[in-house]
Amino acid sequence: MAARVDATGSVLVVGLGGSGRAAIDLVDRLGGRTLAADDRAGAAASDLPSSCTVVSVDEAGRRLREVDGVVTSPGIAKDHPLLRAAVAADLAILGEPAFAAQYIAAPLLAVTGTNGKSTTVSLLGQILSAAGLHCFVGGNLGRPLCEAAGHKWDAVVVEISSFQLEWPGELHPTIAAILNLSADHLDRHGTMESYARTKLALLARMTRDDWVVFARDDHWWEDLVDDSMRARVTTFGCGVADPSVRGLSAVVADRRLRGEDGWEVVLESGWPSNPFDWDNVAAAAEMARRFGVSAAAIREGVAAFEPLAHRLSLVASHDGVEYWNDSKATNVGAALRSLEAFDKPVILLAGGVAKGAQFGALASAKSVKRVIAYGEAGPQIAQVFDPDAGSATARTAPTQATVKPTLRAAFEDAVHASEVGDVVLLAPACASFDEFSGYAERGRAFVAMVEGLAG
Ligand code: UMA
Repeated sequence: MAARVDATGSVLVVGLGGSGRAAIDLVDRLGGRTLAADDRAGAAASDLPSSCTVVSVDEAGRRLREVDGVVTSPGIAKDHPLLRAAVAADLAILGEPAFAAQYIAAPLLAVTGTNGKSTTVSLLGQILSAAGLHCFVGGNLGRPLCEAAGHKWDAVVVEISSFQLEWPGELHPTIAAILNLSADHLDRHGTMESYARTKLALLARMTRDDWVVFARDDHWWEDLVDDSMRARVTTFGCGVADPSVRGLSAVVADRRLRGEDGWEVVLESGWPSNPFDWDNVAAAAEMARRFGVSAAAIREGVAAFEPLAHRLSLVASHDGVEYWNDSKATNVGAALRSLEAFDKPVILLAGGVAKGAQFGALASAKSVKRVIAYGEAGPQIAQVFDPDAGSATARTAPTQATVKPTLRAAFEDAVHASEVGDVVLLAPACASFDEFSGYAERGRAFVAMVEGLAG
């Protein structure tokens, strides 16, 4: 069956969050009608167009014969009973971005990977704007892709999560980047291989005219990508690249981006300063370069870029202690990258919802002097640093680990335990949903706590 869902027909939309609502609006704009269902009783049904009827999940299951296809939200797992029933009824199912992409004529520039997606996508949008292009920037970082559909753009830049790739349909980027891969969302995907294969679904429809951009030093994809992938491959990375390898390299000390073909641009001083942001710059610049954007526009776009909130930033110094917020470090890989940015002693605040993660790798971070673990995953994280638990660390002295119920309690403990010259770092390695609505609310709470110290 062709994986298409016709927005002028009758569509079942599963999930009434941002994605579902954007899909409902798109169907309405294109003249179709929707049946919408959500597990949350009383999921806000206001402000919906009259072409949408909200029903319970059970009722939706009974009315599947009325619909031509299904659009699902990223938060809905593949084995959700309603999706299983739709599969059994032989209905086409698309994730919200794949549904939207059916109605987007402009080239799609898509970014996926575990960490750095939002920064790369926002930066690419800034670069394309500097090149005078009218582009939409959205996807997982906030604006659902359905908002781009049916409008005229020079390019559509989209962040795509693994959840959004479970039902990829005919999604076909002109240029796609897979930034990096480390353990995340394993409670949903089960294994790393399944997580990785879900990400690679982004590449399935690409042709020989398209470009896929991989991280040069991340070799996970080499074993998984087979001959069925037709897109041309290029790479990005930091350091001086082997000129025989196609791609872009960031020579960080010179603030220089260099292509294997002699292409070069020197960036203005300022952002970025973290090694991982240099990766994001190199990835965005390589995507822009393959899209035909000039070196001057890339330089201008990077210079104009405002770093996104809640990514490794200094909030304040108080009594000789620096307080850093990296609330967006929602998995172990991101927390490790954050820790690697410090050579001062770090008091790490980590915790929240584990999402199936193993935290052992955190113990390899040399800068950590003390861990204050909190929330649902608190005991699991603390155990990693407890020598009696047999963690695989090669430390000369054990790292102190304490467990607190909440971020606030962990913060107070950190303030109490800190000494002049320390860094207190929020890099939770977890999702925040046991205590907050998301990483942004968690980050704002932390910033407020730090600002409260001055009072
Ligand atoms: N729901 C059910 N049954 C379920 C699960 C959810 O009915 O089993 C309902 C909820 O009751 C709720 C609705 O679905 O009413 C929420 O849908 P959703 O969770 O798909 O959330 P949206 O509001 O549509 O937001 C989604 C992304 N959310 C997730 O992937 C969980 C947003 O990414 C994204 O910004 C938005 O689409 C626009 O594209 C957030 C995210 O946390 C930021 N993403 C993950 C991440 O970055 O790690 C992948």
